[in-house]
Amino acid sequence: MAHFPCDKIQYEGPTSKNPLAFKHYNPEEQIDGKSMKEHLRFAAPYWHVMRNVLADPFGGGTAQMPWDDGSDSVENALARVDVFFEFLEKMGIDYYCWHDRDIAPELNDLSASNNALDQVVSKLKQKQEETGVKLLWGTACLFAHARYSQGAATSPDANVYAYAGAQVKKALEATKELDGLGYTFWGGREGYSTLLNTNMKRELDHLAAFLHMAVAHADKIGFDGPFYIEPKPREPSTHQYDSDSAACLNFLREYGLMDRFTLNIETNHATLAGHTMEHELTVAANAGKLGSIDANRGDTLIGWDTDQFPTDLYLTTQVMLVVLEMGGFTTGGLNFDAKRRRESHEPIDLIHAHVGGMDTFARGLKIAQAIREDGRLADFVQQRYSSFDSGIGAKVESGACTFEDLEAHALAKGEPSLASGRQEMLENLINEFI
Ligand code: XLS
Ligand code: NI
Ligand code: NI
Repeated sequence: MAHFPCDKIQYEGPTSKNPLAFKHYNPEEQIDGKSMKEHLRFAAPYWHVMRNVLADPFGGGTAQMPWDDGSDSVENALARVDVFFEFLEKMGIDYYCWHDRDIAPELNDLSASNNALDQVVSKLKQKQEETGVKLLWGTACLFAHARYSQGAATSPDANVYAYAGAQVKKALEATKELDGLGYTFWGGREGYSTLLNTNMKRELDHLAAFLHMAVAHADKIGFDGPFYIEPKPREPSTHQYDSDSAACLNFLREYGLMDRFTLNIETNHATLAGHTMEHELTVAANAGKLGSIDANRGDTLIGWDTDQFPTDLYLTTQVMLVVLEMGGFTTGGLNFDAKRRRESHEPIDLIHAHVGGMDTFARGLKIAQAIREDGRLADFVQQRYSSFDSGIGAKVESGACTFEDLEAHALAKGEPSLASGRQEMLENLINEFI
């Protein structure tokens, strides 16, 4: 039985008026030697697609899920898998992501929960084999249950810490079983509400020890994919330790975790941190640590993580400029960590939402590629720094320069005459392509 009242979404080109067709995302179209599909590596999150009832802080769920009986049974969890794969097939999405507790219920005790997870994982494995869909990353939900209200790997309670470790161990094994390409840590409760009751240093030491144990276990079971840290400054915690790309990189360096960890950057988290998405991506990419992307957007009028579908061409262009510049994804991809608005409660709205997100990224990709081929933007930036290509600037970059050299140069050259940054000209240039 079909749960989404539509056929597989097809590419119909920019003149199509069919809302259930791609106007720009043409999976096999070649862009600079790679298909759009390979460039974009779209993934769907199990939690938003299958489990988000569309509640908000002021009201309950509105989403129609006629396939879901609302129970915590394993049968219900197994039934959702078929619906999810119908969705992926109709969208032509090749990757997905999950939290352990999205795919299988948390039951009365850990071994019962583990057993439920095993049953769902074996069904997911079979569906992956049938369809060729791949797991982009798995993760453990260490934020929903009341035991994690004061943190998981940063809990003040060692028993909670142990429970979290057991949960990650199992989620990692499930990720390995499904040939997952990566494993994500998003520390929703890994932070604090007040420093009055918090020993930040001990919590961070514990978090680092936890991540080292994850690496050791991955090595033991032969999981060789990267671990991603997903920065977010707050919500649900008041202060989250993984606040932005720079803070995460510093943490990973400080605790000797740089080898196996890379970053998963989410748009709405960047803006909550007071940064643009391109800032966060650039900080990560400069460190060689832009692993994957949670592709959504926020709302300028609402101050929380609204997880909206990306519909802004400026945003997707900027994202794809950074992705193309770093040579594309390796293990990562574009995971739509996005949900429908509460008003869009019908199953077909899930399809509309993803059609829009995929088309917006396809256009971003084409625009970014055109900007790169044109070359004027890159030329401008290169020219802007050209005084570092020779003479005193080159000496600075070589590391051989001293303050005496700089002083001698400044005395000889006199007052510098500075060139314009030409921001407005460059903004106009970008608009030529959009
Ligand atoms: C929440 C996060 C979460 C992670 C996975 O804000 O974005 O969905 O991606 O735990
Ligand atoms: Ni996310
Ligand atoms: Ni988020």
